[in-house]
Amino acid sequence: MENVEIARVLSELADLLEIRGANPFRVRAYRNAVRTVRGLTRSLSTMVQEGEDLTDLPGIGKDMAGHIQELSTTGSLELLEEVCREVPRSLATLVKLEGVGPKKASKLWKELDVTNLDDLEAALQAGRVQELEGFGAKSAAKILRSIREVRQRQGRFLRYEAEQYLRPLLEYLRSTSGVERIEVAGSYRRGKETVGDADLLAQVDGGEEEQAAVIRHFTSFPGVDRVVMSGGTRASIMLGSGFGVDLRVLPARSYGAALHYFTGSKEHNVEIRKLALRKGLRVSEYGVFRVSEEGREGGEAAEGGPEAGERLGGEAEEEVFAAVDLPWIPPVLREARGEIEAAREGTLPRLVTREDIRGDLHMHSTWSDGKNSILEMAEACRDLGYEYMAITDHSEAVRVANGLTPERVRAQWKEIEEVREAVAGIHVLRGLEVDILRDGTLDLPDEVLEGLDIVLVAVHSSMGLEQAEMTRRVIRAIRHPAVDVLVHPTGRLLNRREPYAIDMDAVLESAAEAGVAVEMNANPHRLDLNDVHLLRARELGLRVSIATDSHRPAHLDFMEGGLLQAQRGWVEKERTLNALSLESLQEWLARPRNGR
Ligand code: DGT
Ligand code: CA
Ligand code: CA
Repeated sequence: MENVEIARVLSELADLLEIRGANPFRVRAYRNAVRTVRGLTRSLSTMVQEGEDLTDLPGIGKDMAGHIQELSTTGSLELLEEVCREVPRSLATLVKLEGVGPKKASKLWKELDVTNLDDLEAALQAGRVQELEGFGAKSAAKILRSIREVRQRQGRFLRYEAEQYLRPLLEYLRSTSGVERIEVAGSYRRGKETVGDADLLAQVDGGEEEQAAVIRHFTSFPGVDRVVMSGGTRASIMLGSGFGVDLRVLPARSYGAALHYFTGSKEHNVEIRKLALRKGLRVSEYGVFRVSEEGREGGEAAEGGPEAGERLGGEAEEEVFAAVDLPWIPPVLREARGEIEAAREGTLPRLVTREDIRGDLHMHSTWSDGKNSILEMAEACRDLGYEYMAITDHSEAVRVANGLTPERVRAQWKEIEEVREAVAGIHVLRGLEVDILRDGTLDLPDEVLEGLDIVLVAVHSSMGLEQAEMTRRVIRAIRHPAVDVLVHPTGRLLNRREPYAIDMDAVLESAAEAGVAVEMNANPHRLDLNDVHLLRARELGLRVSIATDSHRPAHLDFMEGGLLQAQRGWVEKERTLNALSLESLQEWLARPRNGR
């Protein structure tokens, strides 16, 4: 069992225990353990296998170590099953709603017999929730909105979670005899921020028997919760996390065609197929074929079956594109958003890659809500080979994050100076993530802002403003002459919080006018800006900072996922702020602007 799954089970258990009315200290112990597990970079299952003492980890006592061991060896937890005999397990899903915590969930259950989303929605609509103590009309409306949001995204997983669920499965399949090649196609390969299910393709050379053996092996993967369907050449399983995985086995001769077909998107495939038909060709998951006269009459699949006609290709994905006179198009671009025209005209973007990245311009330290010192963050960035980095702690107004007063900002500069001397080979920029106050002014006096090398601005409060007011607020902040980057511009948290009501078109246009860059925040829960906004930023010629917003060294690795999202938004090296050399970055930071 992967760490994410262990964390998920322990977190669910904490919710259920709290709903049952367990001792708060006990509940807190579970939540602390969840935090530790989420922050670990090593696999707990491996640690258990190697007989390591888990109680050495912060927040993990003897009982918790026992639970983790039980989970990683058996995949289940006796205590959870015991609790579920008393508390309906579906109550844990209510806790995920905005405006419902364990205490409220418990009340809904005990007083209204509500145990799941459907019950709750019905009770809200009947006006029964509003009458309960502690729930008003306003909170009822909020809960109802949250239920709708959950419904909309139901079943979609963050790509980052999907990656962790898939890792052990892919390892298992790679070591399966008969499997020559295995790839994940679908939205996962296109780098989408959320993934509905994973579409795996295995190349199996050999006959039906070999294929069936691979399918059997797949459906007996230890992490399988349920086999949804299983046939001769394909099967679908559901993992314990609720994540669905399809597998298809196919021969080498059609592997490339299938990879193209199942990578999608559907809209991209439709365009490619149309181009093919105009040339008298048929492109399908089986290959590229010349359409015979009978084939034309019989529509797409000729009477002789899907492989009828002269086979022109299918082994490599390139052959599908070559058949319609196009170069290979990277999967991240296959959304029917102009990539086919660009490929035809030879104007596909040269997408930014990890090798282009010279630094990370958004991270926190223990001065605000980060977990590590400036020195530790600097060493970690140096170890990644970066040329520069910016320490960007919060400003005063963000009290929950221990934001910095002007005095503490100046004190921090002394420490940055020391770190600059202590850590060779990397330049540490003096930055700050300055809060945009409700009226659009900035949370630090100009004298302090002037002493910073880089100024990030972001909204952290009053997120419920009307669209017009929120837009004015952010634009006012952008126009401040000290500002360099607008970070996590829409404030969304994937699967948790919708973007603020804000006119992003107007905001991006103002950023272009003011010469301010925008951030592609690489935190897997944010990925903010999204691909559509990034495409708009491209039209406006905006610079993009791909930054991790790290709160500990392990988060610096979010850069990879951030790059995928940036690529989906057609971001090239040339417009990437943190692909500039230190010298060019400093020139850009010193650019002329309003009143400065
Ligand atoms: P997801 O799973 O919702 O995140 O999105 P996808 O893109 O992975 O979609 P999925 O799993 O339904 O199908 C995988 C790919 O298979 C899809 O991107 C394109 C291809 N595909 C599936 N159904 C059709 C279809 O009816 N027509 C065409 N042209 N392609 C299809
Ligand atoms: Ca899929
Ligand atoms: Ca699928």
